[in-house]
Amino acid sequence: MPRLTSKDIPVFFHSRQLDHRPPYEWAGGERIRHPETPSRIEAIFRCLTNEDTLFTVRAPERLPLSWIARTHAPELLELYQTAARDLKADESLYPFVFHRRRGARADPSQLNQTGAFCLDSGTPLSASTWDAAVWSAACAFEAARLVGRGDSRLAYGLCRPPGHHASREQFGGYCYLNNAALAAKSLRPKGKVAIVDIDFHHGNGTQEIFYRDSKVLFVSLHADPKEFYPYFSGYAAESGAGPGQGFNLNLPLPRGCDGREYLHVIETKALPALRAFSPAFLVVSAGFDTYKADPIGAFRLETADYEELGERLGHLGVPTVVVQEGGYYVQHLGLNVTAFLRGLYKGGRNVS
Ligand code: Q9C
Ligand code: ZN
Repeated sequence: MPRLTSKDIPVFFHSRQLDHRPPYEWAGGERIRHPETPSRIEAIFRCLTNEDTLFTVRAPERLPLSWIARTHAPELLELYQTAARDLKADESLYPFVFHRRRGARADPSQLNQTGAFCLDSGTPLSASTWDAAVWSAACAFEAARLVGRGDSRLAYGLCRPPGHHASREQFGGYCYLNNAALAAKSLRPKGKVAIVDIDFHHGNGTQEIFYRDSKVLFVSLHADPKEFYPYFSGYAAESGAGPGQGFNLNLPLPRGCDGREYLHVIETKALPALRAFSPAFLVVSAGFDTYKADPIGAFRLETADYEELGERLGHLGVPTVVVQEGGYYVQHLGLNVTAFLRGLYKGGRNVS
């Protein structure tokens, strides 16, 4: 492993993440081509490796099951492994009977009961899903490990499938394992962790995992859930529970939100909350479906806004792990990711 210089932003990626290929999703009664494609991370990978002065890409080590089990229910992990064993190579499983678990039991060795573990009809299981999700989680975990050890002030997990919609017990929103939550969990013994979620959609899974936790602050900017996925969470009134009361901050934004408006909310709401919390580590759930051309988002951010956003977060001067979430305009995805990471790097340099 090459020694890190101050110029390196370590990036973690594994080619097995490409094997998960959801063919379509159900949206408005229609079968549409699935936006969460392997080409997304191929595009980011290409862009990062062309910028040879800033990034060093390497493969993570495989993440032990025991680490994943600190964040996810054993039944959910068993279901993924059942799918890996029982589905044919070209098969995708979309549940069509869902139920609210509320203590009800479901059998994770029966794929017919997948609906008990799943939130929506856009997130199929295939035989390759489990492996791809584990490698994706490993990318976040290794990035967190470097930052946690103090070996780097900034690291990026080129995660895919994404993670922030996956809760302890359920998958959905194209997400299977909550990569950001795994990263935060691994850092938490070393100090308080703030998670900032800038994906277009509310990170319901991450919120749920840390909802009662006062050592992990969750701050999320996202589209108003009245109108957009995940519909049932992301409202401003959700502020944490029990000991975690006051450590969850939802900042829903209106359709059409542009960079000015977005950065204003960052400046006036998100950053003050982050500074007041004074975390030892920052985890960014970095989605780029806020981009003006995104096919499923409805905001209007531009590439330069991501650099600005990165710089402002970088000014916090907190060691930072960036985890890739959404972003579906593949043509400019790599550009936007690079702009954001460059901003974080520049912003962080001007602090210490
Ligand atoms: N046809 C992430 O960005 N369905 N997930 C939207 C649009 C779910 C997005 C329907 C969107 C989930 C990680
Ligand atoms: Zn999203």
